Amino acid sequence: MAHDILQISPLPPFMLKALHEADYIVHDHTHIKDPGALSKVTAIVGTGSAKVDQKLLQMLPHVKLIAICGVGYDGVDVAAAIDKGITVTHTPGVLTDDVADLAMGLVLSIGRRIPQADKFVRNGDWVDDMFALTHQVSGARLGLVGMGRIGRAIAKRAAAFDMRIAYTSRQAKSDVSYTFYQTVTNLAANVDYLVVAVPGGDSTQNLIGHSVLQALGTKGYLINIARGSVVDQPELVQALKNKTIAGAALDVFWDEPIVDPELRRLPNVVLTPHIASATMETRQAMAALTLDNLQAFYEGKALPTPVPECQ
Ligand code: 8YV
Repeated sequence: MAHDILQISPLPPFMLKALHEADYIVHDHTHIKDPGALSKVTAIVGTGSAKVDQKLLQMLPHVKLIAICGVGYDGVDVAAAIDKGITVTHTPGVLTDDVADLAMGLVLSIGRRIPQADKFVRNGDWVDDMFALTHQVSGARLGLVGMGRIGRAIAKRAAAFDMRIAYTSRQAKSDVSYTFYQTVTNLAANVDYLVVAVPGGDSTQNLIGHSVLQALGTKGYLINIARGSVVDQPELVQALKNKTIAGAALDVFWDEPIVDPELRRLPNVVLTPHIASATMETRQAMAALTLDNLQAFYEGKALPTPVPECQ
């Protein structure tokens, strides 16, 4: 039997193709053609940044599954979903390596100023100038805000660069030997590269604010591959403008895909368009896991990857 699902964010063509091949009737929320669609829809599919609030759920009386193609699901009102007997799934694990790879790429990019060096050569500046010396990454101090799956994968990579690794999280982890700091501010005060790797949502909103940036100091770099909401962006722009921190490398922002023009004009930043999981291999694996969750749901089987609140 064909099932009606609501697509609430743009999905890659290969994923849409797979959904059609699996016989789903996909209604795109931006132009619903069938007037009766909302009452037929039994599952919602969207990416990590998709917003699923109470208002949307009220319009979809028969939805029983929200399948997020992404590890983060901070846009989903999980409490409201659970209240209505709706399960939420996501795609943990399959994107960990890619996100950690990009985090290291950003550490190297901002520390060694690789994008700026590229521009220097392209502009012909090399002909009569020397590129300013940068800072060493090997052996430097790396601080991880969050020691979950992604934090651990970043630490593993940083260890291969002989970086001295420290972290903060709700509790110290008994199975890692990195230095633990109770607060983000203390961690920031003791590292050269502060990498944000915590989930988004209310509990981490603006976690990196004025005092953390002050503590990071004039020689410190901020790297964010988590969610824009974790960093107080206006405070970050001020810190970068006043050079109270050395620089920032950001894959995530407030109000994506609109990026504050002030931030875009700064010379001491490296900016990427939320691409941490954006490789062909990983996006295919994320799509496949999302389809597995949908299939298990419609077959009444155990869901492969429900979010922790729904387990
Ligand atoms: C993408 C992400 O935003 O997994 C996440 O939480 O942020 C990213 O992988 C997205 O969900 C791609 O579909």
